[in-house]
Amino acid sequence: MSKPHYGGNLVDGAQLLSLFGDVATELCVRADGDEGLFRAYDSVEFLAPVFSGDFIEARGEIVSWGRTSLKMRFTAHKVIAPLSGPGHAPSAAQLLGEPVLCCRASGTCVVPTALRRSPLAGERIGRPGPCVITAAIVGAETTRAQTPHLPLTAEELGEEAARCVAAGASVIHLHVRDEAGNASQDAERFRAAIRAIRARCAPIIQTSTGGAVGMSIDERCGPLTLTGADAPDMATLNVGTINFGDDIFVNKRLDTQQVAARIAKAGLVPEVELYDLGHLDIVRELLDRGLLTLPLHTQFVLGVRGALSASRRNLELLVERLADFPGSSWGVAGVGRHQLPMAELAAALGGNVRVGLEDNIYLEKGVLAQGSAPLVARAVELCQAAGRPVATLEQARALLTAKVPPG
Ligand code: KMH
Ligand code: ZN
Repeated sequence: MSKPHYGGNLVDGAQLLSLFGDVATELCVRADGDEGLFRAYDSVEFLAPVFSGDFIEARGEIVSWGRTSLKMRFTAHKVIAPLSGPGHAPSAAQLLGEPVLCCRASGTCVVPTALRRSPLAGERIGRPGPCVITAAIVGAETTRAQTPHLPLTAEELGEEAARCVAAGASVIHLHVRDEAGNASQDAERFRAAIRAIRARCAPIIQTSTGGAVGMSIDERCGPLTLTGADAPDMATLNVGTINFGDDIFVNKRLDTQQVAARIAKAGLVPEVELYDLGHLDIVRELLDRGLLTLPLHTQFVLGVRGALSASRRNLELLVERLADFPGSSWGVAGVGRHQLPMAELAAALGGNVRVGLEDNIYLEKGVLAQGSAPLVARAVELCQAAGRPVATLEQARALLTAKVPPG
């Protein structure tokens, strides 16, 4: 800040808005390849004084995508302040350990349809496409004691899948249980569940090869043995060992290579489950060995106790690193109370969303979700608020399971 305007070296607040104007312009260019026009602020709060000599860092993000408008949110933090007073040279300055929030605002920019240009060859501009919602309807760990709304039998899984599809899900992430309600990877139980689902609706069925902690790799690969009309469409591929609450979810490198090969042999599309940043390095090795091919479909599972936590910074870092894998899609499965906040973030940032009782049993604090379908309905609302269309079954199939030509 270089222009004091008031007594005491105080800077005019409009200078912060001028920074927001630049941030908004960059966001418009990134979104639409056009500088856009700032139409209105709907809130501006000045929260701390700014003086000449302060360094301000302005940040912004798109929070929803309209047809011609973009809603944005901004913050301005003071990150460096001059050190003045006796004993200090005029050039002395101090990095503030904790940046000071000086201003926050939100507003709307417009990119008129008539001015919108087409992408140049190879250029990627524009709004994120439809959001694929995955419903993880049962999992291996959630119990009936925790929630009476957990589906267990094939028929219950079929009914629940149909409710989730009606609510907007296009992928069912599937585990099965035995007659005692314990996790199972038995192919016949998967066959029964897949038939019960396909008798009612037509989602992409993604069977787990993660199973439950402690299962052998052969056991976990049970659903990969199904063929023909009973075969699933996708299967998960867990690429790294992590702490999993008080347990350890073991995915040795060589075992992961073997599971990737079995998924490919079964002709299924893998969804790569990433619980930590280093898992992307394991993915690189799988690509180099020809056990995976681009584009990848990835799921960032964030908030498992003992693995990467569910935060915006972590998600943004993962998304940035995923750019090393061109064309790849990503989604977020936030665990526990992080599920809906992560879904909201994924919708705004252009990712896909996973919700359901496998990862979270609450619709809001203290209120049990009456199955996974209400969580899917909530995810649909979050997409709508972010201006993201929800993928239809056909769109999801085209995005996730269509064969992409090499190159
Ligand atoms: N039940 C977890 C230990 C997957 O489905 O691929 C593993 C899991 C991952 O649920
Ligand atoms: Zn799972």
